[in-house]
Amino acid sequence: MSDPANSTIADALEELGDLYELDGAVIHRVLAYRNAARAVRDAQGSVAQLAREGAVTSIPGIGATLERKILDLIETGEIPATVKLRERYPPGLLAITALPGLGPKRARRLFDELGIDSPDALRAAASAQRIRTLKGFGAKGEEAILAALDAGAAERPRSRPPLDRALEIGELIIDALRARDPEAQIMLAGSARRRADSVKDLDIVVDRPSLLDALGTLDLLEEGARTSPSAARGRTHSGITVELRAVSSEQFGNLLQHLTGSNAHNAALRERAVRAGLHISEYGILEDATETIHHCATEEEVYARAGLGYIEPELRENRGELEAAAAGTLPVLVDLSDIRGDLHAHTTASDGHASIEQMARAALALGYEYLAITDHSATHGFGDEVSPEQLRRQIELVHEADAKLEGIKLLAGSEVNVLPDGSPDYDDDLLAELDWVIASVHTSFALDRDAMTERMCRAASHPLVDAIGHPTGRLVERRAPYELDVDALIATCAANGTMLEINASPHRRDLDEIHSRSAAAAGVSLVINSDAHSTGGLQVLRFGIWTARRAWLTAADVANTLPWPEFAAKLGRSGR
Ligand code: DGT
Ligand code: CA
Ligand code: ZN
Repeated sequence: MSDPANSTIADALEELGDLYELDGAVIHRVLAYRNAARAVRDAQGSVAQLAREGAVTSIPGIGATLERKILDLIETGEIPATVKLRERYPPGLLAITALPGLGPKRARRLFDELGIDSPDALRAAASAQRIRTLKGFGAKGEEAILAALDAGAAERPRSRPPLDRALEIGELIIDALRARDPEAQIMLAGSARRRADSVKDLDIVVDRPSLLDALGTLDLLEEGARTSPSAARGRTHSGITVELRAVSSEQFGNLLQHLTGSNAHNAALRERAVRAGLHISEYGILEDATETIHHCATEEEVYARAGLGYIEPELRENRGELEAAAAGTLPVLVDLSDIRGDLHAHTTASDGHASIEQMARAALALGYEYLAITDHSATHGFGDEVSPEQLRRQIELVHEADAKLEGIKLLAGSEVNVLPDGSPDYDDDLLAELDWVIASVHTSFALDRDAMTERMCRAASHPLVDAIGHPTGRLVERRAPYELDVDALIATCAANGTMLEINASPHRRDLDEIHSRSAAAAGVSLVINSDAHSTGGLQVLRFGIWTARRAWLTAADVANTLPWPEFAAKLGRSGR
């Protein structure tokens, strides 16, 4: 039997975690499987090979129990615990748990009380208005279920890896190719270069055909081979397809522009160009008037030939960038170097892994002028909550650390959970003692649209709430946003001067680029935060920057590009 790919092992661990969750296992056990699945998926080498060498426990989060299960999978093709649980819970039930607003507990009740074991059975029961007979579901919940099913939420495959995983391996592959030919031009193209939330595959452009044969020889790939005189295809151990294309240096700009896309951008660009008598292709630009083909070594030349200024890859989605480039009104996009502070970070006081001082020193090392410590509040629900008494102590500790450390302002903050009625879960007296309050939803995701919108708008209009954290609750490729009228939330934030977060975690990127753009247009200040749970976690800010760039944001749209004195003035904390 050939070794299972890392993605196969990861899927198996994830399935087992889901099954344990359906079975009512303690959350720590479920999370252990999910974390292990992630570690396996992200591993750069072959995990099966590592397991056969007895070294799989070198992967963080994998101990003896998981090692045994991975070995069973490699040796027999299945994990006994999975086989047993699959008998109890039909596979269709797992698809139901993925629906927004359901989750394992509610899915179990649908199964136990109504015998619903698949998305089809769920649809039938909802259409027959049988769901509303269950306590805690109701007619609105039933409608939400039908809407989610119609939106295809149950069928959505988990096959598109998020950008962080794609870039990590993509950059390693590029480095490895560059080591083979240090003089070559090698560029990432496609959705990864556009910094999209997730990617189907990695597109790479080189100007040396010799590198096509190198692809299959890289240890980073499970397999790879030339597919034509100018192309090669491979697959990483984590299951991501790599499309490598080679072209002459004179045409490098043409092919890079073509393969960076997006399809919609390219189609619109070509249409514009045709009206000017130009035919743009991946090989060059044919000019009708002179019947000559222009080769472009750079993308700048491609756009210049089309009468346009250079368009940043993040903007190439046909969302008005061609018109703006023609008119010379493209925005100067916000850049990571514009960021002066981070306003969402956890410590060991809740579920973080570092102390206040460690986080502060890491922020200082990044050149930040300020950092807000925002541990989870009282009802967060993962057992790491900060009681009001603990928060009072934490405020003192943050202020002590602030007094001790030179060069960085520490804000004593909190990520308060928004209760179903829209109120924060600390009293106003306590909130008033904080320097910075982010309000986020971590519980009761299943409210209907009106109730959720009212909840969020109430939180956003609370005078002591500074910003709304990860406003829609979506997880990239894993969880749809909760039901929410985001435009109404944006309007409320605009009216109250409340900021909206772009949570930079590559798994969130929430607000997304579309809503971030609307928010900025409505005059809402965005704040790009890492939501770091460790010192290394501060580094994810770049993913939030990329979302902001895809949202056309300038530094002026992003509050944490302000130097500390100006940010402090904006906060207007003197009244507290
Ligand atoms: P992905 O891979 O789904 O995350 O997204 P992309 O944008 O990387 O798409 P992909 O890999 O299918 O193709 C890479 C680029 O190649 C795409 O962004 C634009 C260009 N391209 C591919 N197929 C077509 C096509 O049929 N027409 C045009 N105009 N461009 C195409
Ligand atoms: Ca692609
Ligand atoms: Zn949160």
